Amino acid sequence: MNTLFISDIHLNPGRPKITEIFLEFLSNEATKAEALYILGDFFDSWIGDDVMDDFADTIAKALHQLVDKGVKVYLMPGNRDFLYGTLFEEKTGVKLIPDPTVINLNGTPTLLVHGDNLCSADRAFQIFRYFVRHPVLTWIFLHTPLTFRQKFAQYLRNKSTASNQKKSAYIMDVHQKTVEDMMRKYHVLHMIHGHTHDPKVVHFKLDGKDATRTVLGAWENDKYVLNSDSL
Ligand code: LP5
Ligand code: MN
Repeated sequence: MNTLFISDIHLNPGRPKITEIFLEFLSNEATKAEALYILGDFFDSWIGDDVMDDFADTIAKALHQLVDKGVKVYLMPGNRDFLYGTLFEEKTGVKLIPDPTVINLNGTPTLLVHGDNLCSADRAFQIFRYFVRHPVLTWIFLHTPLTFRQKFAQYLRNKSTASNQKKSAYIMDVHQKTVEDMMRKYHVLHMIHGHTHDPKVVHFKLDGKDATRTVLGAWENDKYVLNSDSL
């Protein structure tokens, strides 16, 4: 049986075509898989499990239908949606997994990450990431009123868009040394990640051995699915 990997769907009520494509994917292609891994930036942003509006509810029910058919669905946080909790797990039937996670993919130990932690040359982002992921700050944020959370998330999105325009492609891409350090740390020669929206397969030597980094594509105008059968 095959395993599917997707990331960066950026689900948002303002993107009805991608939502439709995603729901179609869940009810057809995904049902034939043994497992589905969603490697972050699944929703365009997630500001707490109490924000289960009609849109999120439709997605949650569709995910649960897939899980009920026997497909194991795993969800990793992204830089836009790291605030899922147990209520989200209950409503969707998915299992939240940490970033990073190592899986055995048809006998090959494979490191799964969202990918934002690999962009280590982007010091401003890494400092920002440290603060917004801080457990005390996230706890406070999750206990603020919904309207504040929506406004603050929008403020961060605007800041991010503005700062990204000033950053070079080199700064925004993954840093090869960080990739290699992580692969050594987790004893793997294969890594799969998203975040950079730059799908490709990169082969390189790691301590004299063949290593591979597989980058998933974002769901911009169509779906992007990596099937373990193609690896
Ligand atoms: O997301 P994208 O693709 O535009 O860019 C990312 C990085 N940006 C982000 C920010 C998100 O887009 C916004 C997330 C909203 C989530 C809502 C939950 C909020 C919870 C808060 C809990 C306390 O991740 C971008 C990278 C880019 O990827 C490529 O890797 O460059 O990073 C930035 O833009 C960060 C800037 O460089 C620095 C931002 C300064 C913001 C100052 C506000 C300080 C507030 C501190 C709050 C504790
Ligand atoms: Mn991302």
